[in-house]
Amino acid sequence: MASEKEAALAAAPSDSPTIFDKIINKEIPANIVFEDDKVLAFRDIAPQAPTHIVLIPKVKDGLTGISKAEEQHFEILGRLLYTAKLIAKQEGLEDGFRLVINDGPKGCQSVYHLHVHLLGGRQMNWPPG
Ligand code: DGP
Repeated sequence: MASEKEAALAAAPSDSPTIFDKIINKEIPANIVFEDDKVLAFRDIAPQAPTHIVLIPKVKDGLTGISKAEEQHFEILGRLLYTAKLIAKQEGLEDGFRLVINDGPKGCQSVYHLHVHLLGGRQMNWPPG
């Protein structure tokens, strides 16, 4: 299986539907930990920490990545971060956690539907590799 970096470098930035649309539409299974009318959160298929959850907006609205954010996205961006905090509590990450948004090839983004990674359950390092 390709490394996360190889997958990211192979993924061309695009506005086409992604695997996350299939998860939203329940066409493929995912381990969903949170869902409301705006946000879906599920466990990452390739976890980088004991807790690794991906939060996505249910409606992409042009947000292939954070670099495409406009003022119209303020509400969903805030909602994603606030939901990440709720899920961190739900997951028992009282000692801390990390939120990551990868953007573009150099940011190691492999899926072009904005998403926030919630990582926890182990000691994180800084600076990241
Ligand atoms: P990024 O590299 O930031 O674009 O992260 C995309 C993440 O999505 C990556 O950590 C793996 C995860 N992922 C990709 N396909 C699937 C899938 O089909 N199911 C789940 N649960 N996660 C997926």
